[in-house]
Amino acid sequence: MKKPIHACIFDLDGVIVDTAKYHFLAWQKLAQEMDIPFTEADNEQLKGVSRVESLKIILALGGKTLSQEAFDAKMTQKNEEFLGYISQMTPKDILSGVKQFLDELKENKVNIALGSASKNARTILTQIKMIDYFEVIMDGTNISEAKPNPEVFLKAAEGLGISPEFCVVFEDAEKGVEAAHQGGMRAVGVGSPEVLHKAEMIISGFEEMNYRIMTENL
Ligand code: B16
Ligand code: MG
Repeated sequence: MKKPIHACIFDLDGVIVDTAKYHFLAWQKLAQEMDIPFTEADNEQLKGVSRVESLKIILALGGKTLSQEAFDAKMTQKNEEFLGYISQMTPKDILSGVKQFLDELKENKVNIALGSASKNARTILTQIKMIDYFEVIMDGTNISEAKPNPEVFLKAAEGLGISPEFCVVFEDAEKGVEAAHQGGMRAVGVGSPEVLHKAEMIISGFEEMNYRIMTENL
């Protein structure tokens, strides 16, 4: 029998906004300075992954290592570059159909939380004027384990007071879908079926989604 849906937990980058392009530009600049080739295809590996893990992946691509001090300096440099991009963001950057869907969830008394790996999640939500949509915000500042560990989603569900079996996660990263499943939640993949085939449902964007479609398909 179908389980009811009492909460929806949204990833941020790639689901609510497309900040992946800014992460890519900032990491690419750093990689270039270190003579490490870094393509958009390489960038796929960084989606949903923490800042520390992202830099480790880039260094591994170039077969390089850094002292702890130099590593920390690169992380700071990347984040400053990224903050420069996100300071230009406005509500126009919200991905198509997202707000309408969230409004519909509220009308249907479905609780809404954020579950993101980003330490900049609150800054981004403030820039796009969506911070008040989320009853609970779990992000890179609240968690110690990166996706596919389910910590961020479990803490979000706990914050809402809702059992994982009644939660649905919206994710653009394969590791995020795995994290939802490890936490005992259903997952909707937002993006390409090649990457997100493990999700219970896949959409290319929120124009394809509404409350009825979600409840019929999950
Ligand atoms: P920050 P999400 C993730 O956001 C991004 O997908 C990932 O590319 C990034 O490295 C990570 O946030 C950390 O971001 O440097 O801002 O702390 O998809 O989990 O919303
Ligand atoms: Mg994401």
